[in-house]
Amino acid sequence: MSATKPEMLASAGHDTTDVYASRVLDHPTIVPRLDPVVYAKDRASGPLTPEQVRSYEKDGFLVLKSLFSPSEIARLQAELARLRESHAGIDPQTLVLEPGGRELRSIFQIHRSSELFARLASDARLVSIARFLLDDRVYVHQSRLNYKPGFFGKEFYWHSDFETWHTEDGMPRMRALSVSISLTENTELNGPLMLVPGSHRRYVTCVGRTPADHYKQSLRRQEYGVPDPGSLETLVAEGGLVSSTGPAGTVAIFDCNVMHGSNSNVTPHPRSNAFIVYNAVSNALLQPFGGQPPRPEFIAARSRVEPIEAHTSRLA
Ligand code: 6CS
Ligand code: FE
Repeated sequence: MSATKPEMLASAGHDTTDVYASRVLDHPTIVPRLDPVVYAKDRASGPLTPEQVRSYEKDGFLVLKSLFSPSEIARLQAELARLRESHAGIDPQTLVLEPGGRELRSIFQIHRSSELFARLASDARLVSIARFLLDDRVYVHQSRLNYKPGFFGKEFYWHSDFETWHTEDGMPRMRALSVSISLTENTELNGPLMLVPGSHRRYVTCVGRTPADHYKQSLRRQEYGVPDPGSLETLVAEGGLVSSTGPAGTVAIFDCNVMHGSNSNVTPHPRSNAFIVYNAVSNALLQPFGGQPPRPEFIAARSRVEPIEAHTSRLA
């Protein structure tokens, strides 16, 4: 697809061929998902049980408690702490501060700046699940550490990741998933991930034009590409709300379009997670559907999209 020029967008109103157009209309809509959730053709031959596959398909997420051993999680925790203290070898652009401006909120592209997180991203236990559910080879679209520090860690407002990845990054279809690995205990108190079960089967289009260089603001506090209260009420009335809690090492796998968010953390206990987003190679990025220039590579991989070669050894 060739780049859509802003002036073309203005004269055409909006791209009517885009089935997931968002931030275009002046009122929100809820439209059906047009893509599968589970792409696997032979569901019996994968790394998940039939019950796990059914539950992922129905809810849009799956929580796995013991994919990694305690010593592997301890190693990842040590790396999480090291990267907070020392930014040697890290591109300063990939460091995102909390809205207050002092504490570290996120580090992006950790699968490029840390050998251990690179190794984690290619771990066969994760990659086999992503390949199975997406029925394709996969690459890392985005990776990040979210520190959510005690006292000062701010919320991640409700959103569908796909809405942003489609509009701002040019991800064509819903054929990606996220893996979140908790690296501290996540409780009901310290701002755990919350999800709306079943919300992945609907697409909420958002209101408001994306400002230029939106990511500089949105990665700290997102205001565009977030659903309106009425649509959220509808989704929650239908599906309810759940949180993903558990000890460090709990793994949540969630569909790219499931509605999710998390509260601020005013407890003394940090809520830190590693996130890896896998996208199907066949779903590689086009030009952003919102018509603006693409976001940088460290947020959305566009040129470094080699399929991952899975590693089967242990991390520790
Ligand atoms: O911008 C992104 O890619 C991700 N971050 C935020 C704050 N919202 C959308 C998406 O999850
Ligand atoms: Fe998200």
